[in-house]
Amino acid sequence: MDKTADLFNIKYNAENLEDSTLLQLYKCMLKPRLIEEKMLILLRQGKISKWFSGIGQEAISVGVTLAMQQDEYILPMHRNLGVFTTRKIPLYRLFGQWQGKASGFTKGRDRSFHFGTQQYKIIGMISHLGPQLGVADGIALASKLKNTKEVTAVFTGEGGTSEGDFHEALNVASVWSLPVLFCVENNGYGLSTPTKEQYKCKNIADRALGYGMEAHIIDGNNIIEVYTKVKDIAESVRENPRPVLLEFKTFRMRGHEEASGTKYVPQELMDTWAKKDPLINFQSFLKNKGFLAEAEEVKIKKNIIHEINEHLDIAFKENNIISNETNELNDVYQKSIYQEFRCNSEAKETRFIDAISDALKQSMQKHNDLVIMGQDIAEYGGAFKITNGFIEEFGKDRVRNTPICESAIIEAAMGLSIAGIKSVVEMQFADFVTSGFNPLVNYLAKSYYRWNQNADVVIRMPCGGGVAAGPFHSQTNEAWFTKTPGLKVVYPAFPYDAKGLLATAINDPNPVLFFEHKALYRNTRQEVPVDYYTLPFGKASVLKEGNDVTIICYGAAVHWVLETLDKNESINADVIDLRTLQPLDTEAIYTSVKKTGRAIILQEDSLFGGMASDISALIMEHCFEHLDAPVKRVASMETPIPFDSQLEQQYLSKNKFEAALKSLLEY
Ligand SMILES: Cc1ncc(C[n+]2csc(CCOP(=O)(O)OP(=O)(O)O)c2C)c(N)n1
Repeated sequence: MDKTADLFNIKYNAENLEDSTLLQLYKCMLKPRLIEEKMLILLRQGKISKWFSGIGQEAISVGVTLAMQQDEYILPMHRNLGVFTTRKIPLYRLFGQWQGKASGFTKGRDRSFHFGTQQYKIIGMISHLGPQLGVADGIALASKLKNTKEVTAVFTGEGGTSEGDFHEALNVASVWSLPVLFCVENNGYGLSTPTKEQYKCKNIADRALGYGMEAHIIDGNNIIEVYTKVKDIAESVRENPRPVLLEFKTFRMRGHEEASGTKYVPQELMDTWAKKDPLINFQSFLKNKGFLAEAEEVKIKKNIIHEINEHLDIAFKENNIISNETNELNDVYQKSIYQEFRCNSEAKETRFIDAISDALKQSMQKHNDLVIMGQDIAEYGGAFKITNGFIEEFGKDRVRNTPICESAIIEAAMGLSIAGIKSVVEMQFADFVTSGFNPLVNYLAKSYYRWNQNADVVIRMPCGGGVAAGPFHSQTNEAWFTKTPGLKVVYPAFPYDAKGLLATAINDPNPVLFFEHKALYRNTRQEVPVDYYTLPFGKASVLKEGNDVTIICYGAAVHWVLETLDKNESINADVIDLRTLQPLDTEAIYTSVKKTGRAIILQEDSLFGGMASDISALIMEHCFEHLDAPVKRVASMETPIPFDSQLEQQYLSKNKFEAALKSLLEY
């Protein structure tokens, strides 16, 4: 029988497909359509809130999902209901998710399709659209490292391709030959912005050339074309790992969100594309060719509608979520039981920088799939030579030079974590973390709270001033992260602490920012055990004890405090080196302040919104009655960090500390 047809410019060719596959494709497309039709009614009745419609784009979600294997990851977007339904997520769970119920996937903490599920191998988006493209890189990297021969498919709209994440993700995937299908649904509009205001090239697929990547343009309204082409491409990528850019031409038939309307879309465009409806045309094709009898069609529809109603009923009947503050707070971080490793090995004098290098190397030996990534870290050994010699011992798969793509690499680290692999990312300088800020504070930090997916990632942050390196190589930017729930922040001042805390950071399943002050790298030495050991988070160290005043500090400032006290032997101070800022050892602070009645906090960062301010507030709130003087904060100037060393010395808080301390003692 002739299994081809041309309906409204949709050329169907089903010659290589089983009849049962054709029916499966149809049923899988019909289900999301019927769900949305039902939701439109419920929306009008005021029973549900708005969502992002995928009507007219079902062939892409369904075709891609069916072309993939069940255990391969898919990273869908806001219009990909068909991915979720085709992966057979029970509908009451989807409805529960949309209604913020417990049967959903986020315990009411996130909305619509913003969730992932390891059970169904679906990793949902965050609102920012782009970051998941790099996350797909990480998942694909894991599959390459484990040699599972699996493909990862990730979706974006054409609007999302204007984000930097898109370029970085494609570039990294191409340089590393990662098995990723980048699926761009080009549906004509990004919110109200037409494609001609979004990009200038003819086809988005043309961009692949610039990344040295293969690309295909696919009729996104033709389910057979989507399914067969993606199936073939996926098969070939499994055998020969590489990224492929797929541009699906389609159209957004409804407003950006229900029911925001489509006034800005010319009517003739709507009419043209209405004729190309992927579902109606495929149904006509199946009927014309005798694959779908009228009675069968009615039955299929009836069954799906029954299923939808039944599951909606379950979701509506489910009680609203009840939680409490403890519950919510307990889910910000994955529980990590601190494992203490002591070592009785000999100690030897070790520089700060070597302590970090040793911790990293010994952690690579202990966790034999731990991957480290960063610019110039392989043969070159990193900007500070911390990973010198690592590739000889661990190989280039595990010690990965990266392109200058901070966003994509932090996202890839997230992807590795999703696939069960730990990673450490080296920022060449802490300042450059801004180029990966979005995935860090929005994706890695929030994912455990949102859907219980941890980000087993350590970001190493060579930071700090005093080295005459100017405004972009000197910042100590811990305060950007200590205020973000979900991140842990470590900031050691001594080699012994640096080594033990880095080992703990790597063992911890949560995202940890590990600050390493560059000025300490080669200037601070200490006797440090040679073998592997860990130190706990959230435990400050009391370096000196005295009754006059509590001095609270961390990082290089600890050394500034000790120098000041060396010059002023008559001052009897408790010196608290915080070591970790999140978690913060408030107990150590309060105990000391209650004893001394005076507190001064020294930070290297400029004053406003820094650690010192919060610690000061905490002391006021918890120790007010014990205070004999106002709490003092000492911080650097409220300017960017100047380059010239005289200007820099003037900028740094180091020079203000002694006078501030004395004035506090005289109060
Ligand atoms: C970083 C960021 N900027 C802006 C938005 C607001 N926004 C959400 S969806 C969207 C349009 C996306 O267009 P496209 O990627 O083409 O996907 P489509 O909605 O057309 O499927 C915009 C502007 C956002 N979510 N994130």
